[in-house]
Amino acid sequence: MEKGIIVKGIGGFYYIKKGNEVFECKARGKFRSKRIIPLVGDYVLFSYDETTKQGVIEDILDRKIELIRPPVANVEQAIIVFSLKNPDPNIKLLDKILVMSEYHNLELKICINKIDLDNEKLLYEIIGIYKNTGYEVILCSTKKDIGIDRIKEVLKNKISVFAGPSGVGKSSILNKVQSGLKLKTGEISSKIKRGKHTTRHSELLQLDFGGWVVDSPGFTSLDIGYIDPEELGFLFPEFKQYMDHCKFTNCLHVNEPNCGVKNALKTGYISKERYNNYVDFLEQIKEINNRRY
Ligand SMILES: Nc1nc2c(ncn2[C@@H]2O[C@H](COP(=O)(O)OP(=O)(O)OP(=O)(O)O)[C@@H](O)[C@H]2O)c(=O)[nH]1
Ligand SMILES: [Mg+2]
Ligand SMILES: [Zn+2]
Repeated sequence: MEKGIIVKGIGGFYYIKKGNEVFECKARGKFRSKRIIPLVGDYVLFSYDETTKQGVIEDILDRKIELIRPPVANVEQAIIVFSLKNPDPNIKLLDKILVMSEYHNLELKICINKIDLDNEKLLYEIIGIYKNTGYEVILCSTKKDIGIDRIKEVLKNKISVFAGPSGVGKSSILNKVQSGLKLKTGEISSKIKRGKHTTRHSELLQLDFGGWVVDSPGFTSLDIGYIDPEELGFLFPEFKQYMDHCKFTNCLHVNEPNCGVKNALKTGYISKERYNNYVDFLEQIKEINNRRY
């Protein structure tokens, strides 16, 4: 048996890279009966018949991480991409993706693309919101070649995923990061200024300068109902030091008195936008939990 990594999956076929070769394989029926879906990023054992050119995934090796959206396994880092304009950034979705990634202990970078499109006031607002989070905000423009070198540095020798809405320029950035990729990129709809879901399947790409990166289809909704309400605050890194000052150890930082997080909100160390999103996510999580039990 051979060992390889799944780089793409389309219509029941999986493309497995071993060295410089890619093998087309199907998955054994046992995975379906166990409800295991092979994911891009999975390390697998497979057999391949050279005469019939047919391959079969025999086993999936232990997954370190499994993301539902985008559906990938074993990534170490997420680069969360939004654009300054066309489409406008959705800070709530950005925070939700950050929370999901924190839950999975991923290293995180925020990338604001299309900074050639003038929206300076908003840009400073976004930088302000994330100032105390510890997250690096990488400013990019594929049109003006800004930020690409920094993206290359953060991708080097890691397994990363590009995540974000459709049309923000994920595939465009990756085409700049490595020449020869020729990823398809799409126009923005002229009326509603949204992407047209050009990338249809997640694909794991090997980088010449070291490392792997997954280009994934854009998305606009994300379920975080699996997170425990009491855990949510810990997924906002700038909340953590203030949570020690909460009177109650199980404080949810909404209605409780003597709350360290709410005090830090008053002094402006925690941003209003981040806090409001926290409260909103907490409501969503509680609602989902209520429905479940
Ligand atoms: N003005 C400007 N336009 C950009 C920039 N980067 C990408 N675009 C344009 O944005 C559009 C969408 O780019 P894509 O790379 O297809 O976006 P995507 O995030 O991969 O979208 P999906 O695959 O649909 O998720 C294209 O028309 C690009 O030319 C940029 O820095 N500035
Ligand atoms: Mg794309
Ligand atoms: Zn509190």
